[in-house]
Amino acid sequence: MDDEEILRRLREARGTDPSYVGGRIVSSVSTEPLPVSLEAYRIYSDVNALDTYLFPSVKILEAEVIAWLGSLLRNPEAAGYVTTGGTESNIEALYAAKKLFPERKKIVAPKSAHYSIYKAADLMGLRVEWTDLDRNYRADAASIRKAIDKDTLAVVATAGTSALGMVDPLEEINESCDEVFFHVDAAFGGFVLPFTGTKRIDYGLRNLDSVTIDPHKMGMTPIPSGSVLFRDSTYLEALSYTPAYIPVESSTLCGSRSGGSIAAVWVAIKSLGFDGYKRIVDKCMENTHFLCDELAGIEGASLVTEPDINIVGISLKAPEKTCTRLRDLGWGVALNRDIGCIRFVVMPHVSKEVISRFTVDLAETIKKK
Ligand code: 0PR
Repeated sequence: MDDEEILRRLREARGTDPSYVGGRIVSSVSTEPLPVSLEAYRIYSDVNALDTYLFPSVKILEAEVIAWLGSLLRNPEAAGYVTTGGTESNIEALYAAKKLFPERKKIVAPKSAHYSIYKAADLMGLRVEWTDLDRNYRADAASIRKAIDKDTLAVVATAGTSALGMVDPLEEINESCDEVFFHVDAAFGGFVLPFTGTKRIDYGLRNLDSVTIDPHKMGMTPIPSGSVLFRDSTYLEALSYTPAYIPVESSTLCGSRSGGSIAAVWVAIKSLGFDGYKRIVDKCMENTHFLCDELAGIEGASLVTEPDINIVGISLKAPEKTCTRLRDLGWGVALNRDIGCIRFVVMPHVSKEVISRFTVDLAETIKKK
């Protein structure tokens, strides 16, 4: 088979799945990457970011990315790196926590935390005490306070939960974390909240040790590209390892790392800057409010709770049936079995026109019973 034929087959395979461009994917936290960011990935795709001895330029790009993200979270001292995504960032953060408190065995996290927290704990022989949520599905700070004891090494809170986009009460939780490691998973909300200015997520929280913030969600970069940011460089130093056979110091969870991911994030940040991201986030929030207004007019559908950011939980009387029918109509929706709702993520590719078409189909689907 010649390359042209191989690529034709590949395009054909891709064509059988939906694309963001059509706008029908409404339950995913991913979106179409910026074209210039994708080009950056291609230019650096042969660069192994592990080997900064061989490829020193990628180290400079990564340092600039981390400095920009640090300034976004008001911490010029922040130290971290570009990861493969939220899962790696959460594991790395809790790995650092374990280094700080090697004798402690418990992580405290609200039930809404991403399941990568469980993975991290399980990998390291730790256990998670899952704490309650309030009636708006945010972490209950009192329940976290109660769960913290001498065996607790870390508390995890989320800024933009996976299911509903809720922002946990970070300031209140921060008050309970004087003696433990405090990690905030802002994989999704990290590229939203600094631009809305509605809820604080920054290193002014005195106990905050680390933050997960993923460019490959609202940061408009190709997958994979996440990041983890520590308060300062001491955390990474504690994880550092230098192999005998190459003169590079590595504190990262993965060995070989994609130079493409780093270049892609660097270019997205340079291309959009704070103002560019703010324009994108403002539009997503405007569309989120539009969706909520439209839903108010549909009998049989309602908001699970008032959204904190551009993720909306839509409660339905017959969630399973409605979800299946919407999927038959070509909508990329997914059912949340715990809550009996669908998650609608108002990503940049989800325009008002898409929302209008969706709400028309939703209303008709519900009417059919
Ligand atoms: N933390 C939070 C709060 C998340 O929402 C996610 C991912 C992670 C960590 C883990 O990030 P990585 O997937 O980058 O490791 N949440 C998405 C979700 O559960 C993952 C996803 C993405 C699912 C696109 C579906 C999809 O189409 O929704």
